[in-house]
Amino acid sequence: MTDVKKRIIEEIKQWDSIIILRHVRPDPDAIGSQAGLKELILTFFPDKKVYLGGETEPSLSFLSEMDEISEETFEQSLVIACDTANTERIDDERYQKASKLIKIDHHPEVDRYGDIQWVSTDASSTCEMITELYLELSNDTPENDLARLLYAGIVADTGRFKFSNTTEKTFRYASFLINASFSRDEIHEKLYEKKRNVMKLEGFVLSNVDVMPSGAAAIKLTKSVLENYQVTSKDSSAIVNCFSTLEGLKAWVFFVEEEDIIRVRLRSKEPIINTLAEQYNGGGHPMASGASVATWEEADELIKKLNQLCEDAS
Ligand SMILES: [Mn+2]
Repeated sequence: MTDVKKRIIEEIKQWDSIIILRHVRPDPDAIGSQAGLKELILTFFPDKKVYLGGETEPSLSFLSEMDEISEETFEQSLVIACDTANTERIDDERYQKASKLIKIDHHPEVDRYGDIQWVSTDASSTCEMITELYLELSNDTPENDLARLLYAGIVADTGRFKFSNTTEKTFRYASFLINASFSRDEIHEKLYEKKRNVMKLEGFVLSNVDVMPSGAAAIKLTKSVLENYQVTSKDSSAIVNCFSTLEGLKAWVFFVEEEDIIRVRLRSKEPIINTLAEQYNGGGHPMASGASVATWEEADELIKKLNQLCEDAS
């Protein structure tokens, strides 16, 4: 809505100091929209102080580095949370100290939080929304780093323009962004670069994935498998789509055993799976969600339900 974008811009104008946050365990869209919004603000309001909060994610530091932010700064700043559906997932809970909070997100709404909320589930990515915010202010080609950050988030969240969230608008904005002269090759290379150990684990996954006649598939990465391949749970997220091109596949689940929970990554090409994720402490997009279970018995129960969803989808 035009209105909410104008309100966000008006709010930004009123603050000297702005902190931008995003969700924990950030992905390229989270960092891209967060750091992209900072560059956007500095493009139009160069005198403002803009800070990026949350833990540094080493694998994404090629996009942007985070800042150290004091308690006082939180008390005196406008806080904007990007790409985060619920307050629990905001990286840096000191957002609560701020007197004003804005939410900008494309996930289905989990929490209605923030004094201003701009939630657009039609947008492929939060980076697409930040591009739209930019276009509200100017039609000029954005500065290189801004364009690079937004483009990276769009590419990542659309699976290189392949997922069904990719719209005419997504392509239009991407083509607008590539007028800037950043290196697309470099972004693609860094986004999809795999470590040797992760690639070996991919071989294990391809050989061991359990595929059911319904088109459901499941793979369990136990602690001992991860230790064998020297891969962390977070690293393993890079291969969640590695067998997505399998003939007849409808939906699949990755279980990754962590210290005290088993992380669940659900993906689908047919049945809606975020409702299933919601039954297991999770949620997300209709075709890509996350959840967690406590035991392998619970994991098997989830597989049964996924199998049923795939049977019903045929
Ligand atoms: Mn996103």
